[in-house]
Amino acid sequence: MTDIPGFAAIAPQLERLAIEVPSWAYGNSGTRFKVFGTPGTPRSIEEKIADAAVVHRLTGLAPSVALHIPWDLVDDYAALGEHAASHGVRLGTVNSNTFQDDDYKFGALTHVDAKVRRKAIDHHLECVDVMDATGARDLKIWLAEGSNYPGQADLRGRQDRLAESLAAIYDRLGEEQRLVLEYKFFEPAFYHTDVPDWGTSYAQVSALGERAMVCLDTGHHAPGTNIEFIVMQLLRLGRLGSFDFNSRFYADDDLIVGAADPFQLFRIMAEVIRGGALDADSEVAFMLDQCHNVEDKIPGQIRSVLNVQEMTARALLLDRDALAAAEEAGDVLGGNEVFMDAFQTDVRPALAAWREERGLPPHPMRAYAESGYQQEIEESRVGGTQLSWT
Ligand code: LRH
Ligand code: MN
Ligand code: MN
Repeated sequence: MTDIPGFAAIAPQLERLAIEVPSWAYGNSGTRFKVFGTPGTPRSIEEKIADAAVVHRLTGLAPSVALHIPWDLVDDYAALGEHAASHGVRLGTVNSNTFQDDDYKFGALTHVDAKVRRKAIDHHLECVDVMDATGARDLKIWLAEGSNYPGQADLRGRQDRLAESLAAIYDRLGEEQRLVLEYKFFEPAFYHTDVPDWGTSYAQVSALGERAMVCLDTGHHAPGTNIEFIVMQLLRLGRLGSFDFNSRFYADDDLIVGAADPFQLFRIMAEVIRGGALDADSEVAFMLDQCHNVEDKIPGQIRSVLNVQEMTARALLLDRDALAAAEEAGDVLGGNEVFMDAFQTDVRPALAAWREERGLPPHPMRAYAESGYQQEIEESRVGGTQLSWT
């Protein structure tokens, strides 16, 4: 089955691929219009972690779970970490949340009122406390800040206050901890957003210090944006901290990564590999940031990590020597053919064999369907409140 030329050679790099799953993907989620409940949805963060552990058990690809504070608020994070370990996973990135509090109507870290900024900074310091308790490396900050109308806010003043607030948060980080700043071009604000693009995130994190990085969420760009170019540039500059993977047809759709445009995912992974982000010493984190509104959540997550693995395998198969030769010779279509040959390679049988060699089920989607886990949670998780993603 592994008769794809060069497949054996890519195994060590494939082995290194780890994709963090978000706790919120296991809760009920929806659009602005309706949140459809699904039987078996977790009623606690502990149940979310148990579900995430199933994804890892069946794929070997998802060893950690990202938390969102306060959605995943508990009294004892060390105990939560032990709960995760007992399920064979660990707690990962801590995501802050300054977008669900009335005080933040006109901003949080950028607010004109120092008291509101202080409250938002303190929230982030509490997130760092959580990281201390769980051993997490990354604090991920996405800000829902901006304005809706020209003249509503002083763009420059907000940028200056953002720099000050981020510095106060950065100062609190431990030696091994990082701050990762996520950008998004619009929504919930529609005229301007305070961290709309990689350039702004890069400018802000560069001013902080070496342990401040950019997070690239694949759904946070204008349609038509060449995302792999941004990946290349951030890797080149040494500031790509992490990915939030998902896919989109229109805006920030948060659909299964690789579902809308597998070729884009391939192109991104090709730049990831070219830039060394899959090398043994890479610190780039790969995460999902998705919602499963109409599909079952656990198989939705399994499908997602498998999609990333498939496109990674195809990108690893890219014949870099042939590509370089074509590029140097100005052989436009030759280079494109080498690129497309890798993209068009069906790696699924080889990956199934690769999994079997490692004691994993060859077909994780099938294994989940046959495991009875979905029926079990649908029957046992009655009573209590099923969690929504917020
Ligand atoms: C914002 C975002 C960010 C949040 C998550 C729930 O759109 O991508 O990463 O933390 O969604
Ligand atoms: Mn995100
Ligand atoms: Mn998003």
